Amino acid sequence: FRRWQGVAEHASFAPASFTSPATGSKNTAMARYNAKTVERKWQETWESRCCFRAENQSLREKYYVLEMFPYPSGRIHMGHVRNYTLGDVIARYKKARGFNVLHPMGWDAFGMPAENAAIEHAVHPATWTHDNIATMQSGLKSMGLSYDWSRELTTCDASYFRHEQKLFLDFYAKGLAYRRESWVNWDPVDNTVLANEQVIDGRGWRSGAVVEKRKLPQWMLRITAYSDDLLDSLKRLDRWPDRVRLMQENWIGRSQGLRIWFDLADGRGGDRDDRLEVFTTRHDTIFGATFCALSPNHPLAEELAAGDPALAAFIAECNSTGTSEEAIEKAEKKGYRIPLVAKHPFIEGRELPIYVANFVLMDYGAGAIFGCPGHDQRDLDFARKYDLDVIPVIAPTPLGPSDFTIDDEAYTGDGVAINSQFLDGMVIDDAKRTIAERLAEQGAGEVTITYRLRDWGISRQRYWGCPIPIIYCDDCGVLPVPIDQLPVTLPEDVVLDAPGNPLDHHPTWKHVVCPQCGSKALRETDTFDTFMDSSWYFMRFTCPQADSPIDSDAARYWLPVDQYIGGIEHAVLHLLYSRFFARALRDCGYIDFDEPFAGLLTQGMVTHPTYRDSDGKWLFPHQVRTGDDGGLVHVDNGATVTVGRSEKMSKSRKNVVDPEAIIDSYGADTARLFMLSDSPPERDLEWNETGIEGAWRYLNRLWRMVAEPARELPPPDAPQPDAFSNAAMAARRAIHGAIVETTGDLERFHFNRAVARIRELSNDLSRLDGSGDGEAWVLREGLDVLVRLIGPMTPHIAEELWQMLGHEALLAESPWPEADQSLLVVDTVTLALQVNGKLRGTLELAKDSDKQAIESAALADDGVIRAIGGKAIRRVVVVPNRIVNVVI
Ligand code: ANZ
Ligand code: ZN
Repeated sequence: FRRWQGVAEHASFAPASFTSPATGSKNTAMARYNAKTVERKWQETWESRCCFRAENQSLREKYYVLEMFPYPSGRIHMGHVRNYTLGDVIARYKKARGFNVLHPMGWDAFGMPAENAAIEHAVHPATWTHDNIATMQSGLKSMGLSYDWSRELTTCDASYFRHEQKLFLDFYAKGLAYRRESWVNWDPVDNTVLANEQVIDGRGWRSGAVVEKRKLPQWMLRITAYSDDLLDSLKRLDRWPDRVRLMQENWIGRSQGLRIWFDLADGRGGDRDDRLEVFTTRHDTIFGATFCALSPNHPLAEELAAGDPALAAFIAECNSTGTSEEAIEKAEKKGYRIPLVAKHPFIEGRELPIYVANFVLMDYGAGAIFGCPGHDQRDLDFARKYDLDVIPVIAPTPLGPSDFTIDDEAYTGDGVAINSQFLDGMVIDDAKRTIAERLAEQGAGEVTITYRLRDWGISRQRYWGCPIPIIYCDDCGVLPVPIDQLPVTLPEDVVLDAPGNPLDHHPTWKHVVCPQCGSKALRETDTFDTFMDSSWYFMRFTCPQADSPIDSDAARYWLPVDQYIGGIEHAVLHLLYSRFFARALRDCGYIDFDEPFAGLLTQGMVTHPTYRDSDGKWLFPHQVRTGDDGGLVHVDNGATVTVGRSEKMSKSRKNVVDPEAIIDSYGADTARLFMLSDSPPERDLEWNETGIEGAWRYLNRLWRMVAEPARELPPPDAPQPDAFSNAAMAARRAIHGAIVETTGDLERFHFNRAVARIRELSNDLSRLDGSGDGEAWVLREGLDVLVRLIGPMTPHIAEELWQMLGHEALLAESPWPEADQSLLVVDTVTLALQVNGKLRGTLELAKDSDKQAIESAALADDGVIRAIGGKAIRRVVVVPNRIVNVVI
């Protein structure tokens, strides 16, 4: 086997320049590694043999691995390649481990980009979407991913969304879906509602018009019914990244606080009978309260505005900024003083001015606050602007009251109460408890829990989404579309480039007959938020053909998803909505679990440096080359190119590499191997040409390692020889050690380490020269193992080499190798053996052996026995891993 020994990895075999040794004689017959033909061959074989079909009825243990399904925007990009490679390694590995694996793929196919493309290129959203799906599907197929394509689903197909409409009606019947007036971003030029993401710097993203707030009836899902459960259950998700759990926790935002009712007065000595309710989480600061503030949409503000045009104008101005928290946070703090005051609950005679203020939200807490400028930055900014008192009431512990003042920065840290009468000296928690008790006694306060989480508004005034199956009749009211009339489908003829809601404008679509009284009625013309589609697709994969939305038996067998993989950008909404759906569907009787994803892996981004020409225009990587002086220049004119940071690949910065071009020149296995080898999955991965070439060279080397000796090896089932040379034994230990370590790395998703381990094994095997006892047999064993270990990562070349090694079964259907425990190298240590402190021998033992084992081994040592000479042993002192001292 000397021939291929030491074929150096650094020897450069660029894809085109590699030439194989002449074929002809039996012993040297070796075809060149041709990724294209090899990959096509095995993709066709796996497909024709339905290798990756998941069985709904099986006695094997199930394993459901899922990558977040893509939006069909055009072509696959490197982010997809990374995501799906990770999932595929897990799927193939688990299949080899004997699991019945479900690994499906589908398309998140509704959404705005299809409508925009339709307007721009005069193509129907459905055509655009289906064309993209076809392109992307062939892109995915060229990667050799082990999907069960028979379960493919597309959310814009009526065969999918009819079930979603049914689920919505179930939610409606359960009170989990409801309709209510709520504030929305309104684009006054396009006459349409905008999502928060469509409001850019307070303006409509398309029209550029200043966005207003409007109240419109919207369909909502009652996610807040599960706030506590969604929060508390995060603790159970021990295979989710802490970061994601924390983001969800913050999003749900449970806070313990106090409702306080302030008595009101007219500021001129007269009282008002109603009280003002505020919500606070810092009641310890009550003595620092110097004003109160109401939301512009607070009923009291609206009441006063009726008789105060200036206030009405102020409220209208507040309503003209967007509704997102961010928009409100960014806006300058403004207020309007109303002619009422709030009486401080503990300070006789202190009256707090009341403002209507733009930073108070109506749908949080009570829609009103007390302001404490000393300890809240917004309140401080507001107080400085309107010249209100600033009273510090919490001081960092070491400072006395007189030393502590507030300038431009509110003090939000820990400390003790000052300037606060009976609270003085208390730590914050004690002060809070005391205030809560006192106010409760006075009937002026109540401890409550509030959440940041809001109910989920699902109405969108868009065409390319799932129609909301509701009918409005003047006489009968709001009616669900009867089940036998589902699906409600979209009309094909539609005008998308007119302002407003396309379904509403359609001449006939919305006109229907009332299912109850038979008179003229109207359809709901809004469609679902596309997050609805992705909140349950993973359940539908378990029973894509079922007549009902979810087949309970299939769901019980397959769900929850064992391992979900996707980008961190979905850490909050998609995952939270899916967790909500699971609970809602459980309560509707479809399923009997509540956490849909047992394990979550959030993969890092694929990054690439950015390039600009001298005019500051972005350049694609292929427009750039290394110039004569080593710097980067433009390929066309040699002009200097500026290199920027490595950032997430994005079309707008042109720092993209097209996966299909890479697969075309190197093959999918090379792309997959590189995606896995460079960094752990959670980290960002910088795309670089050197890395991809390294992966290519390694696969070529692997090819030669197997192809050259293949015909001379003992057959796959040759019996184990009686004797092994030292080199053969060393190789066997390396082989079985590699099985154990690679398996452990795959279990923990340490794919980069697994790759490194496998490459090490190839080096170990290339040291075998084949001449000694049993070496040919061991080489066969080693190559078999090597090919099996790399199989999940580079499945095509592995399948080809497996066949070349003479195996009948497909590698894709062969079990994972098992390590022979007796061959595993154990770490040993040498212990000094003493009798009465004098060295009498040494002892080789497994590291960290327990004291009992060490003691008995020591007492059995010849040298020790001799030194004891039959005398009575008084004590045996054992220092693990180091010394044994026998005292006689
Ligand atoms: C007095 C106070 C003093 C506050 C202080 C903070 C610091 P979390 O903890 O996130 O729940 N708040 C209450 N309702 C509001 C609304 N509708 N719009 C805007 N702000 C509102 O936030 C609770 C705190 O946010 C409350 O505690 C209240 O201000 C404010 F030194 O009350 B605090
Ligand atoms: Zn009717």
